[in-house]
Amino acid sequence: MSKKDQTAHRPIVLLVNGPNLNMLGKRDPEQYGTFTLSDVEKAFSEKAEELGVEARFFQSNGEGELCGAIHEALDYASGIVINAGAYTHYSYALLDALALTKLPVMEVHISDIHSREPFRRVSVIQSACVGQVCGLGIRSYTVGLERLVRHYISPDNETDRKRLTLKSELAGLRDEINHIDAQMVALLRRRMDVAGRVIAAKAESGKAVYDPVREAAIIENIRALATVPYADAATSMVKTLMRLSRERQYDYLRDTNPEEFRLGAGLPPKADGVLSGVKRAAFAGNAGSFSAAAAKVLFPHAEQMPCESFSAACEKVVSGAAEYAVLPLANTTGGPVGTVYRLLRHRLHIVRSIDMPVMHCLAVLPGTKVSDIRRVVSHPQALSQCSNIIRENNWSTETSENTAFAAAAIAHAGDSRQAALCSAEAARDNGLEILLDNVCDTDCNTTRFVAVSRELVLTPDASRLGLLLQLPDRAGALSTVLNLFEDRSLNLSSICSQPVPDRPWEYAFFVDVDAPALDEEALAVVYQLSRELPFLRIVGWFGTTVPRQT
Ligand code: CA2
Repeated sequence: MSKKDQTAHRPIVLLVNGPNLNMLGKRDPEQYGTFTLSDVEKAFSEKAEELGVEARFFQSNGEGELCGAIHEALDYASGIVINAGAYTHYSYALLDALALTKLPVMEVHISDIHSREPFRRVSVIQSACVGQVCGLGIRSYTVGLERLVRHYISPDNETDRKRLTLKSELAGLRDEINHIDAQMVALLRRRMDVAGRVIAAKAESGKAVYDPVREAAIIENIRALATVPYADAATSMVKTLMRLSRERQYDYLRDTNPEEFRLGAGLPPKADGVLSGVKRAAFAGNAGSFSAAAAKVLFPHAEQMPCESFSAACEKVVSGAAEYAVLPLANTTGGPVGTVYRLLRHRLHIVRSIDMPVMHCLAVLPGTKVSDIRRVVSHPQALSQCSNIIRENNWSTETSENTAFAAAAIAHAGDSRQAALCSAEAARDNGLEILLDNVCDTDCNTTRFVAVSRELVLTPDASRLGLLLQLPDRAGALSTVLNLFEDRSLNLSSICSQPVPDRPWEYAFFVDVDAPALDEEALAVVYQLSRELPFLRIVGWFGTTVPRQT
């Protein structure tokens, strides 16, 4: 067909396939997929139709024949898409043939030649081509054709041109992005491979994975390369890359030395049945307190040891007088119980948790009316959980060590202007009358109680890892830590900051992670954090008890 004929028709694009591509789908499906050469040509035709061009095909295993077909294309084609197979990497004859046509040529490859053997990373025909698409499997051909047509061949037909312009703008940009992404993934793989080799060298010389001086130098370099306005974006990107590299390096250490890795986290082996033979359980308050109710559910056969305060209950555990203490850690309305978090900072470990629905009632001396009340007494948490009724009645408040003590105090004072916020049981035990039931601000008021012990105990049903972290004082320190959990698909079920005593405005973070006992991914994060943070403590790796519905 002459060039004259061509003007009356759609532009023609020649698809050239080089040596061995006639064997597609017949051998080596892991590398090149299961599609055949005719599948390629069919997909190419369909895309050509969509783009308003005509497709022609040529395949040969011979260098000379390929050159011949390319020369002939001079007479009819407006562009060439070529997968030159292995000739890509060394055929200067093909390079010359393509270059002499002066046609726009798009180089395509099924596999990602940049992440394969070094000899495949070189394309000697590249300089005769307007672009290269690789690593997208059969889509490399259609994406390559689309880029060629959109950027280098315009369809003759006016309707097609309009249709294309409408569809093409966004699609073309998206292709561009996909192409860039494919290149970035290839580079990422190379970077991660090199990071793997770096750790092997570091491990030999005993150097740490985390090297803040080197990271700062990399960031400085990247900022200089990226320049305004992309310096910040490039910094974020390279920080992510460095974090991923470190994760890969810690994985290497874990895989090469699993025993040290587990012990490095200071964890005992899993132990079954440790919670069933408990003899004594301490808690704050008396028999009617919510803590007592939680202790009863957690340790039904243990002797209950009521104590004056949370810290007194903890002392019982530290001294060995009780094996466990049961403490309220947080409430859905009142938030975290600061005192208990403080007690968990150094010595004790969480071995179990239970979420107990908590209903406070308003307890008074028998015969008292709501209008008589001037003041309510209770634990600060209970007062905050019932703040609505207190505010509405304009009552003053007084705090007590716990809700059961509040009930006892009201009974003892014999003053009908005072009321206690406490459990129904505490009201009954102290001879008080329940004036109002369930006076909480919400009807799903729940307190999380924890059982704590001197030792870290890992029961087989452990499902939550509790960590205490102190962060370095630098921008992004918290988000870096949170990303480590995300990178390993670990769900953070709670995070709570608590002030560090004696260090004004410094905070430590209590973090709960959903993870079964000794979960590999959770251990990997613990390992990494233990090496990168100024302070890390495993507060517990514990199971949860679900209270029976009454
Ligand atoms: O990834 C590509 O598309 C390649 O161009 C394919 C060539 C290879 O030499 C290039 O480096 C990359 C190889 C084509 C061989 O095709 C086969 C088909 C079926 C079974 C085995 C090989």
